[in-house]
Amino acid sequence: MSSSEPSIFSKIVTREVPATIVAEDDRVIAFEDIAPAAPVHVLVVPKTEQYRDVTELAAGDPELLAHVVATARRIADERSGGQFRLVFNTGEAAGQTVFHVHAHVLAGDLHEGNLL
Ligand code: DGP
Repeated sequence: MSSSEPSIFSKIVTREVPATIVAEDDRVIAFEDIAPAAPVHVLVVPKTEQYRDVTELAAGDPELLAHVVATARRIADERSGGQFRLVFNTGEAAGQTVFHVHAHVLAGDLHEGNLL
């Protein structure tokens, strides 16, 4: 992100904003979405906010993108038998509201109504 104000997700990383954190390491944090669209709805977020969306992350640090996907897989293994939908909203018109790249991990009783 280019703005000087840290993103809402950076404030979760620093514990300025509370969240239900389900996984964390030196590169990523994962927490429950504030407005769940499925029985399991976790956001996996790189701690760096230098990438606005998944296309920037893929170009700039593909290894970190792979780590986001592996983290999503681990969460789904623990919570939904390893089956999940992974969504990266990319761009305002596509529904992206937070411009600090994040993956939505959705699982458990998915149906059309749970499409983001
Ligand atoms: P997107 O529309 O793809 O940019 O998704 C942003 C998601 O972030 C949305 O599903 C709601 C979630 N979200 C926004 N603010 C907060 C917050 O303060 N805490 C948590 N846990 N989730 C948030």
